[in-house]
Amino acid sequence: MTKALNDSQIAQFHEKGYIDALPVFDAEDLATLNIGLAEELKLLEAGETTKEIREWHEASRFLFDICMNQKILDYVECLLGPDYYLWASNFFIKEPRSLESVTWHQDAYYWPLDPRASLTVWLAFDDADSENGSMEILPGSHKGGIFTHNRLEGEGSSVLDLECDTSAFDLGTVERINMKAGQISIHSDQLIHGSPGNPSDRRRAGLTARYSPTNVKCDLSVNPNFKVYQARGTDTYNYNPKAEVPTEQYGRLYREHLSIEEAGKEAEEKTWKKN
Ligand SMILES: O=C(O)CCC(=O)C(=O)O
Repeated sequence: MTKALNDSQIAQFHEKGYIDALPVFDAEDLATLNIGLAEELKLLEAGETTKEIREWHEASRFLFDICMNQKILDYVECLLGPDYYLWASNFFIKEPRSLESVTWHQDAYYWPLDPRASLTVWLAFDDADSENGSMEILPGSHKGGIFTHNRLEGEGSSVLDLECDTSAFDLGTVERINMKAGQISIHSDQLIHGSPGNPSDRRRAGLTARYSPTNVKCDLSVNPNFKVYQARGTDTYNYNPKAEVPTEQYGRLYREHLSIEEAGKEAEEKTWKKN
C-alpha cells in the first residue's frame, strides 16, 4: 500500500517540525463543513467566544467525524506509527479585522502528557495567508526541548497569556504556513509557533485536532477531563480513560478546560522537563 506521506515529507516533519498543504477536503466537502461550523456556533451562549469550542468532538458527531477522517488519519499514521489516539480539538477563528494574535508557544508546554510525542493537525476552513494571519513557525525549534514561557504583562491582544522565549532563535528563519481551505498542516508538539492578527476583511478559521501514540500518558491530576478515542491500531498500554462516540450531530460540551497553565500547575511544569 502506498503511504499517505512520501519520504521527503516525513523527513521535513522530523527536520523542521511541520508539514503543510496536505489535501483532505474538496470544495463540496467545505460547503458541508461550513454548514456544520455554523451549527456549532449557534450552540455558543451569550458571553462565550469561539475559544469555548474545545473538545466538542466528544459531543458533536460532526466534529468527531472530521477528527477521525481517514485521509487525516492516514497522514498522521505516517508520523505517529500504527497505534495512536485522538484526544483534543479546538477552533482558532480570526474574524475579519480582529487583531488578536497567538503568541509564540510550544503546545507541549501546556500539556500534561508524557512522553512528549504528540502532534497537531490544523485544518483550514478558509484560505490562510500573510493577509489574514496564517500560522508562523520556527523551523527546527521542536528539537531544542521546552523553552521558558513568560507571562504577558497587561491587557494583551493574544489568545494566550504566555509567550515563549525565542531569543535562542534567528527570527529571520521564521516560515509561514500558507494554506488553501480544505488542506491540513501538521506540527510537532514542541515546535515553536504562533500567528499574528487578521487585519484583512477575510475570515481565517482553522480547526485543530491533537493525536498521541498510545504510550503517551496524561497526568489526570492536572486534567481529570482527559479522554481518548483510539484512532488507529490498538492500545496495549491502557493509560488513559476512553471516551464515548457522540450521538448528536451537532453538540457541545459544558466543562472546564485544563492545561498545565489553566490548572495553575506552572511550578510543577518543571517535572515534565526532560532536557
Ligand atoms: O491557529 C493559530 O493561529 C494557532 C494554532 C495553534 O497555536 C495550534 O494549533 O497549536
